[in-house]
Amino acid sequence: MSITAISADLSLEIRGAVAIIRLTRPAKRNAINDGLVLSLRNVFEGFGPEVKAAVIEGEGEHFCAGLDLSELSERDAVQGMHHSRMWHKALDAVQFGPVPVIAALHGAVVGGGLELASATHIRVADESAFYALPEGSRGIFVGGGGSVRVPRLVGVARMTDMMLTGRVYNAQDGERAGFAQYLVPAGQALNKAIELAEKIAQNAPTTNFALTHVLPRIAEQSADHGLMTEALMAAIAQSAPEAKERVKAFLEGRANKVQKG
Ligand code: 1HE
Repeated sequence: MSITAISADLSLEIRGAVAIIRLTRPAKRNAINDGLVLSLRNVFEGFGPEVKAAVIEGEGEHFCAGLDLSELSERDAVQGMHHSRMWHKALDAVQFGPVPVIAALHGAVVGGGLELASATHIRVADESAFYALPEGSRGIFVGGGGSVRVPRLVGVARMTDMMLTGRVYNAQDGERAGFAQYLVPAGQALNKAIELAEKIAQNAPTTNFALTHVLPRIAEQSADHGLMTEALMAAIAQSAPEAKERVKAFLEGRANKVQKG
């Protein structure tokens, strides 16, 4: 186990097959400045082959307070567009990187922090988590992919309400709305996220690729194209030697059965 400081505000810990990426700027509630955006992109593009799944979390009382508002002031429209595109590249590196990513959420998951969480594949929240898009009240708009990803989690109507009215979802309501897939007692989000990541790391790589890269594309396609993409992906997955071995193991009674939940 080793923890590497990627920058002053981001660290990387490798635990077996799981990479733990930690926002380490608690004094500023892990607000994301330009340097942190670039570090996030670099770390998600730079995993070695030993990493099979990743977890992202925030140090201190909050997951992430979103964009570092102190850097917002002097940009003109063109610089603003490039700034937003820089976030898009970084969060695309999270969503479409080499491995599934799980967000361990607690405290504030707001603004760009919610955009970051939305770019991950599974969100685990503890009871202290709360979700908001304060961009509305700050006179700005989302710029880190939130208009694309947040409605896919909770719907356009909820996002519109959050931004128009400043509505804040607590952990329970947030889980029901779809911000998180798991709700755990306070302080347990990281442990649960690592437990899930260790399980995911044991999947066939083709399956993990299909779920992180192909499924979201199918969701964008027409039914006709989606079914064709599904057929192609299914054929590739089942023809892999690892799939054949896993199916054989089940048929020979060597693999787990599905257990009632
Ligand atoms: C910050 C930021 C920040 C805290 N940028 N400095 N995001 C927001 O509008 C959320 C703004 N933050 C908050 O509402 C609160 O800070 C929290 C609810 C997250 C946490 O509250 P609390 O009481 O624990 O902390 P605090 O006392 O408000 O903040 C501690 C310090 O962090 C303080 O600085 P200090 O020098 O006075 O100690 C805060 O100023 C600083 N801080 N949040 C800069 N966001 C790609 S586009 C995305 C667009 C957005 O994300 S807009 C939404 C921005």
